Amino acid sequence: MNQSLLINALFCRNQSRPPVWFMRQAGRYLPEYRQIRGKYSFLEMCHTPELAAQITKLPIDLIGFDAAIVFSDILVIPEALGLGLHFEESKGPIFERPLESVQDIQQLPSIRISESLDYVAKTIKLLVNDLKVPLIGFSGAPFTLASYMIEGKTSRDFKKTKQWMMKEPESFHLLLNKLTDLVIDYLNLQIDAGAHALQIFDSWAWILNDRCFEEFSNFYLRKILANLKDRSIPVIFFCRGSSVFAPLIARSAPNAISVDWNANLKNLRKILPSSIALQGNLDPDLFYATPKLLESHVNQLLEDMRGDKGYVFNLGHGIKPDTPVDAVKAVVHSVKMSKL
Ligand code: 1CP
Repeated sequence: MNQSLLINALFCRNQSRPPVWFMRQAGRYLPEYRQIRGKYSFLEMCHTPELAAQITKLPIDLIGFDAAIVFSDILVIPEALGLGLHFEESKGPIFERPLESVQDIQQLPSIRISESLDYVAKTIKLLVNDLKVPLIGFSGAPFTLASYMIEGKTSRDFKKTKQWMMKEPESFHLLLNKLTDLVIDYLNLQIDAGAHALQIFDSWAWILNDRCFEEFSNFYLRKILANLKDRSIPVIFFCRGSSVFAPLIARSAPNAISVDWNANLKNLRKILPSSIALQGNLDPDLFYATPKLLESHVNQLLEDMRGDKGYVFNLGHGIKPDTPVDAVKAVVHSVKMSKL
């Protein structure tokens, strides 16, 4: 896998066309996914290695992406901490026991990731023997995990999280430190199981100002990177807001930054070190555009990044559940037909 398009691009040594994969590529937009989902709950699908492995492979076989991402969720760490997770049809994730006080943080159980999340290691082991493309393992970043644990659900304004952070930064850091230790163990577990690359999702970091991003997100990214057992496994960092925070993130030196759709990648490339790969950043709402308009945006992105040895074609955020499959196939085809 060391010579695959993805790994070459993440190490900025790709001499071929860019690799392509999409965040949330195994989700509801695929009828084959919905069929399996009709029989099991989302968490049953994550917890059962055979099922999770089967779902991970769906988009590879059906669409032909150049990389697979383990079928799981960032919220499996808070779930393992006993916060009581379930998913509601229209509302998304809900925690029955969100964190409300510093005592709640102090009373979080000490868990062993190798036991609690053993099912993820099993899924990865099943997949690496089988897949013809590299497998990406992942984790939520401490800040985004903390915000779900405090809000108890998806939030519009993250009021509780930001107020906690501003009023009691010490206890907020206590939580982030606990989560950072778990994230490190979790990513190391995935390295041991055979993941070929890793992605860290700090999806909600866009709510932070510049200085708070440094203190509550970037600081912990550095701590995570410093404690991974094998830095020959490349690490991608994604957050919404990465187009603004990219110069700060670059100082932490992940192998790649996954960029939201707001930025012009060509311009961003000019201000970042050539040793850092860029992933992104097609607006996922373009899948609703006419085929002609979609194609024109895809071609422009490919043109802008042509010849860049460290470019991975992806979306600016996850693919949406009602995305037309044919549009996804068309984009993947265009990337695969593109020239150096
Ligand atoms: O009901 C269903 O069928 C479940 C839908 C679903 C899926 C397919 C959820 C619930 N999670 C996932 C899979 C998932 N989540 C993957 C797997 C691999 C793939 O890409 O195919 C990954 C990498 C994630 C990561 C994830 N989960 C993030 C980070 C990425 C992002 O989109 O910012 C976040 C924030 C979550 C939380 C989550 N999981 C699911 C939902 C509906 C949500 C909430 C999103 C929100 O708060 O808006």
